[in-house]
Amino acid sequence: MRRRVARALARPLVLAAVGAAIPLATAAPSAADSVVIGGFPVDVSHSPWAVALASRDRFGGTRAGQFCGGVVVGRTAVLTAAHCLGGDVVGAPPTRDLKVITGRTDLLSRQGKEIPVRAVWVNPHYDADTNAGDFAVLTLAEPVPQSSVIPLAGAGDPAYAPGTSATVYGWGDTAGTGVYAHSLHAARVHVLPDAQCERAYPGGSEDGTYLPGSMLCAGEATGGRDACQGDSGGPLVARGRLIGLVSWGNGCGRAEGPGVYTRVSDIVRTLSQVLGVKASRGAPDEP
Ligand code: 4AZ
Repeated sequence: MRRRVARALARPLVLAAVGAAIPLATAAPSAADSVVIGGFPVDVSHSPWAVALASRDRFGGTRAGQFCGGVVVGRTAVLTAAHCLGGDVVGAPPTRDLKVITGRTDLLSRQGKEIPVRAVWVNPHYDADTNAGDFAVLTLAEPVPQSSVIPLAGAGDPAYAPGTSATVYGWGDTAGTGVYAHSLHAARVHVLPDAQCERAYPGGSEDGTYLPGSMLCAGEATGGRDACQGDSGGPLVARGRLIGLVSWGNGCGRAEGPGVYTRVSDIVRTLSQVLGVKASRGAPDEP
């Protein structure tokens, strides 16, 4: 049985997929757009790099099968969290029904495109105990426009400085109680000092271990605004550049449980190698 919060995103959805009686979007449909963890609805045209990961086979069709977020970093490349692609979430081998939904603000609409995933690469160094290395790359079966690609913030970018204002995007839980949004939300948070997450998540804590080299701490010192279950893999953006991927935390919006993100500067090199493989050999491992 999983105990860490980062995996909890998958738990209710996976249970729902295998038929347990857990109504998700139907629990409080009208609350989804009004009760948010400090967020606000946004139109995806303003953040075209924000995409939804979906599988109707695994998660049902209510919200187009959305179960995680992702972010477009190349015309056929989407970054997401490694824990979104665990066998317990998407099956092993991953379901052939895996889709990336682009250009769709409201999951209940038919706006935008559902693009099949042609290949899945999961960071082989992802550590499910600490949650380090929580990233994966999906190769799209067809390209999206270059205007949908977000630039990455490299090491030394001032966007990583504590106090920087950042925005997190997703279709996840808006209340911390399993109320999944059907439209895209964003929340303004701040990059927090590493010390804040090191205090909250010391070595051996059961949520995970905060490792400043590969993780990024963000939220609000007083809590309130945060990412939550179902947002995993989605973007944290500062100064117009990608600085983090939603990864884990203790609960949602709690002052004592800041959000932990995969630090993008730490994955830039691996990413260019993975995309380089794609360029020279056609594609990373097929799903
Ligand atoms: C999750 O389970 C999750 N509050 C993602 C982000 C946060 C907590 C949990 C941060 O996917």
